[in-house]
Amino acid sequence: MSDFNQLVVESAAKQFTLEGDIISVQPFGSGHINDTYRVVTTVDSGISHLLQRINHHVFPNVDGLMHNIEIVTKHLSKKVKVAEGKRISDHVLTIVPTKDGKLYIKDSQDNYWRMFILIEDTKSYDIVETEVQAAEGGRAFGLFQKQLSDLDASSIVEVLPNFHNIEFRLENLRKAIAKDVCQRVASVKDKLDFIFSREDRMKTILELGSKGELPLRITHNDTKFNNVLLDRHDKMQCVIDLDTVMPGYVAYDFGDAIRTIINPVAEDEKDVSKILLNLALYKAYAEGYLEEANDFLTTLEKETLVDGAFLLPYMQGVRFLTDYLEGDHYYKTKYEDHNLVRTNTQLTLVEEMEKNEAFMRKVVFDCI
Ligand code: GN1
Ligand code: MG
Repeated sequence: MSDFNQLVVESAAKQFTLEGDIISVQPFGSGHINDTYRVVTTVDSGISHLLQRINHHVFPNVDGLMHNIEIVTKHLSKKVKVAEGKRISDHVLTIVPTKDGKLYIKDSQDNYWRMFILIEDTKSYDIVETEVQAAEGGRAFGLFQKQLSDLDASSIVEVLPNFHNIEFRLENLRKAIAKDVCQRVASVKDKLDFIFSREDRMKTILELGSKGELPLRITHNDTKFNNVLLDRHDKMQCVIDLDTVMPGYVAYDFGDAIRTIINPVAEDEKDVSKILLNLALYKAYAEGYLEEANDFLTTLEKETLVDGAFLLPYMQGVRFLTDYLEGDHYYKTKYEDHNLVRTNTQLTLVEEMEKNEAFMRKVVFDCI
């Protein structure tokens, strides 16, 4: 939020345990929900800090959210450097406490703030460029799930219930259609036809889960590729954005990552003719992911990974379109049709993947 009052942001930053005086606080990153700032201080110790204003309309249980992150990061910290002879990342997202030892603050205007260490010399990619990057992303998220596979799930609060429940998301879309508060429904009829004609096949994972055939695990639930930090040699450093770490099915994380990796253009590209799937990156990610995940996943979990790859762009399309119909109150938007443009890219991805389903399944099959 670049128009946010600078003084309010700086006074929030001052309440965390920072060394030295603050030199600058500048907007940072491309998240759609929280507002992120990079904080630079006079002490040049090779690290800087990220201050975030938590969107508490999206995350009403800020306390539960921050405790989840604390539990997860503590658990991950115990797991670093596990595999002998094999290079893995030794970075875990690190919370910077407030001066009175808390995980976050609430200011006088009801803004919630938290701070993390920013790992220097790392980069996140909105668009993946090389197979090396894709494979590293796959390893990072595979390792992340593996390292959390022995965390007691009951210690984690489900901060956003039904987050990846497609029936819930479709129900919300139906409610938005019925209300049609912005009179936009008539103009998106083709999108709605596309969505509702695929409804049944998108419920596969949910149905297998409800029958108890797929285990619920602790998953990341926002595995956009830009939530992995890579170093200058494109080696994975850290998985970030742990807000949505909750119980889920592994295929959801696989699918959300593929949604951003296979797409050669931005999530809000207006020209959908540019969406020509990058299947080499898909393959590299799947191989990297399964290198880490093959040994702890069940056969059925592996078989449903590709269902997740279809489901997540579909569900993201449903969510963007619902927000468009409801008047754009959830995702940050920069222009009037932004959410509709985003819907288009997601549904086009689904359509393009449908043409390549056999290949996508074969890649996973060959790895398992
Ligand atoms: C949101 O804020 P950000 O960019 O990390 C959203 C994700 C979506 C994503 C789409 C809590 O993530 O679920 O996949 O936008 N986060 C929440 O880009 O809704
Ligand atoms: Mg997020």
